[in-house]
Amino acid sequence: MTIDLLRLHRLNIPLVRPFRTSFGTEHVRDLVLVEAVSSDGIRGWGECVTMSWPGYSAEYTDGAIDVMQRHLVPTLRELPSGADPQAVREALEVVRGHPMAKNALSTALLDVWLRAREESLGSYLGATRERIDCGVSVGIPATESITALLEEVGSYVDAGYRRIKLKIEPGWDLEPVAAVRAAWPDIPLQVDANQAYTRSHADHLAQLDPFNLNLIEQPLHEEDWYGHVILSEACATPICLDESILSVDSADSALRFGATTIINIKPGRVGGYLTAREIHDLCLDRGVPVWCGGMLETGVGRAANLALAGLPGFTVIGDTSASSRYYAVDVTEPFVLDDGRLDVPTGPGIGVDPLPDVLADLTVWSAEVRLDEG
Ligand code: NPQ
Ligand code: MG
Repeated sequence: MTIDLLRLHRLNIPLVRPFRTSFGTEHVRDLVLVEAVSSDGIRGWGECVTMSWPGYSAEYTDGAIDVMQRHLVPTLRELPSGADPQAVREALEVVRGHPMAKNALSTALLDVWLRAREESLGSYLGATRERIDCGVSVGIPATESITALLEEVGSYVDAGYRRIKLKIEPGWDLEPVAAVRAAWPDIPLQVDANQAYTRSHADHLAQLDPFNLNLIEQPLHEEDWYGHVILSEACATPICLDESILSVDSADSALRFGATTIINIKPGRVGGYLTAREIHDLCLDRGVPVWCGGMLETGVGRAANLALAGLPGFTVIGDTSASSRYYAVDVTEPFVLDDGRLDVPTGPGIGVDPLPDVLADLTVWSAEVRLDEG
């Protein structure tokens, strides 16, 4: 079996509500789905989780499309036919950075490879759980109103979510956290700053300690390793890195230096599911809890993330939310919460396919690239 063809589908999907974080407000999800087609007609899918502009990380959708077409696809053309997932991963390593673009391509190829073997991604990765407890990430309300926040959190609690994560930034932290904690004294609660603070905020962030939070996610700039050590010493609440973790080595370093005690694993941010699994394995070995982050994935990325979240080290509830958290209409059959949980897909590969009509409706651009010729 060879993979003959890749199709890039760029989709624009309106969000059910604007998502405001410390880096900006998103109204529309602008992403790319990669479709890989094999010589025997098997089709696999990967999702590129870039945003349209480089606000969360340096990657962005136009740049990801460019690096895929100009550099990553030519690299894949050098691979022998039927190359295994590890060979694909190594081939892509000749290009520096661009983990989200690499993840999209390598997952599409992995999906074809697994479908040809009739094995599910969950089984391949070593998932030990069939159902995943789900958390939800709550943006900063446009109105900056505590009432609006409590209303939104209340709707998620009513929907069954088992953990709440609040986005915070300077000026929107102690008060909203206190209000949510007062309204739901027992719900697992955590915060995510997306790098909005500085080292000088250490004493301020320590004032979150009384609210019994699971963790404070990425308070400082992604390269401020030592700053996160300082914060870990200043705060009783565990510090958890997201944007700073880009590889197995950065995960290992951050743990050894004491910059983090919990890790948010996002396959897009680390370049694929094989690296995500390796970071999981390293953490499991050391008794470090991990959880699966989210990038407003469609059903394609969501399905694969659920498989990953089924691994034994994912002991902290993640951001694997239902489709309806972000989208009125998902690209796949919607993932619907059942008692605050989602099922790990059991079909071959990622276990889901885009619905052709929905895909066509949401597509704003597409391109075909052949893999079997230069
Ligand atoms: C995080 N995700 O953990 C990210 C950040 C994030 C679920 O909180 C468009 C595309 C908007 C990706 C907003 C969650 C986004 C995005 C925030 C990712 O840091
Ligand atoms: Mg985060």
